[in-house]
Amino acid sequence: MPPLPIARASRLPDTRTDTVLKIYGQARSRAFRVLWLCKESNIPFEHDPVSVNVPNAKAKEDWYLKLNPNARVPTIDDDGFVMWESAAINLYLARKYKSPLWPSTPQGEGRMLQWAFFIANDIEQAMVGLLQQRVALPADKRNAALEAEYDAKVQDRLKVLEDHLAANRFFGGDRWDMADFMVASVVFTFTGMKYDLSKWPKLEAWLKASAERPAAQEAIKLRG
Ligand SMILES: N[C@@H](CCC(=O)N[C@@H](CS)C(=O)NCC(=O)O)C(=O)O
Repeated sequence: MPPLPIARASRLPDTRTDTVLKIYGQARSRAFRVLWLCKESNIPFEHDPVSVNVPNAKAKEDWYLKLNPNARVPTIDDDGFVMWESAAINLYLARKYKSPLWPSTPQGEGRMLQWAFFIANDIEQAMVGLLQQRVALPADKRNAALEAEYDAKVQDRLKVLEDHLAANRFFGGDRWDMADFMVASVVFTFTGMKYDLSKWPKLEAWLKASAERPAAQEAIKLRG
């Protein structure tokens, strides 16, 4: 397959349809990652902030279970094409709508996938476990041993990110691209939980700069 062309989304209305993309999921959830990608890529969307983890969560209603049998968010409906899993959704949308973040070479795409899989397989689970133990669970449900275990795992993996950024400005190529987005959209959770990143100064600075991007700021506003 030839390398995918890279172009600004605003110049490429050819893949658009009259039906606006629908994003389901409250903005203070993994749906944030999809909202951020759409802002980075100029993709118009309608947002239905389907709730989770509350009594009578909308994600448990029959109409939503038909879209996503996991009763989780996010889910998208792109002109009748329904899919779930935030990382898969973002890779799909970025490619389909020719996001300016999409890498311009097969190697760039490979690097993007490397970081996307690393983040999903090696960081996300420990990060979310830590979030549960430190922030989300009521105090009497927390487990100090489990928290320490997740924290050790997180610290081990953050070193990989720090070492990479000590030798390279970005996770992608010579600019903040889709590889950077796939990392930032997940590790942004550390900012939300006020995790102290000062032991990883390159990562801390890179994440701060990522969250200061205008598109990120617009998406952050949607979190209310
Ligand atoms: N791997 C999935 C995880 C989705 C997920 O667990 N979403 C959370 C919100 S951030 C959720 O819907 N939780 C409700 C539940 O598990 O009941 C993804 O990345 O989309």
